[in-house]
Amino acid sequence: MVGNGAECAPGFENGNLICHRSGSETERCRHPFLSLGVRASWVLLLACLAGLTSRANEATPKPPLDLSRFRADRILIKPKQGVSLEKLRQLHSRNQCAVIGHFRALGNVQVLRLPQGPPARGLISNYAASALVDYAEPDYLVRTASAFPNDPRFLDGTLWGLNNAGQNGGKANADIDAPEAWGLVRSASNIIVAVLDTGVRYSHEDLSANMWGNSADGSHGTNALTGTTDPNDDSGHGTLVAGVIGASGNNGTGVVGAAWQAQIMACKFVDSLVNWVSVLTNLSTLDGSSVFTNGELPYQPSRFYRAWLTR
Ligand SMILES: [Ca+2]
Ligand SMILES: [Ca+2]
Repeated sequence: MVGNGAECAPGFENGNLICHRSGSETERCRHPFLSLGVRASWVLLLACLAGLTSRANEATPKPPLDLSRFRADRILIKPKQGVSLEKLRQLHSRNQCAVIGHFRALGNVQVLRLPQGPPARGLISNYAASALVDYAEPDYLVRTASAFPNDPRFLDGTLWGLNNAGQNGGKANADIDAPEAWGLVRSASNIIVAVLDTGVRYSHEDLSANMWGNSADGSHGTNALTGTTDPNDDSGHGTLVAGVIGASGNNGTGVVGAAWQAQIMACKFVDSLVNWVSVLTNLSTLDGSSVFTNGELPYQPSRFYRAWLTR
């Protein structure tokens, strides 16, 4: 009945939505919001593709319709080209539907508000059977690929570099699109990130869960200044850097890092009263002589520092 070139059966069949009466299979799955630039969810696309596949193979069991995936109070219809608008209005009246919007660039697709009572699926069947529309379909819910953690300093807009809505007079979207990235991946728990800095306050409420642990002694890194495995931070800079990288995300506390989970290894090679001789000497002991991670510039111009960088 469907997918054989003949007119398809309208409405729902075996629990599946079959609401398009003409056109190719592609037309059956066209969704106006996609053309409007709104990112429909992969779930929706996959569901659509799955529908095509099932139509091509009638032997494939059809999944039940998920009623949670579209709005129950409105549907979309696309009037046939040249259709009598008066007949369409009469149909709306019989179905107690009201036109609440148009997408004229998409063939004058109409957004219909449904009356309370009849479920959307019945009205979709009515419209599809009317011969007045190319298709009638639900207003599918769209799931954006974004994730928003509940950490207070993210929610109040302090961390504008992660997501900037223009709060506090800032420039909207001048950020790194962190929520969009988190919609794809948010954990780096399998990655050890060495922070070569002033150490890390590994007991910090937003870092303790994300510190790397030495299986031999339980330490969280190394301290080139003291020759020990206690890299606690006496400055704060390394702790800040560690937080930017991997402060615990979505734990309802403090801030959130680029990664919600990570393994941060604190490698302390400077302290709060450091000079460049000791910096470079101790950095070399960390076997990081070719790496300088935090990009800090000296307080005063230093020919010695410049020479080290360009050696
Ligand atoms: Ca953004
Ligand atoms: Ca947090």
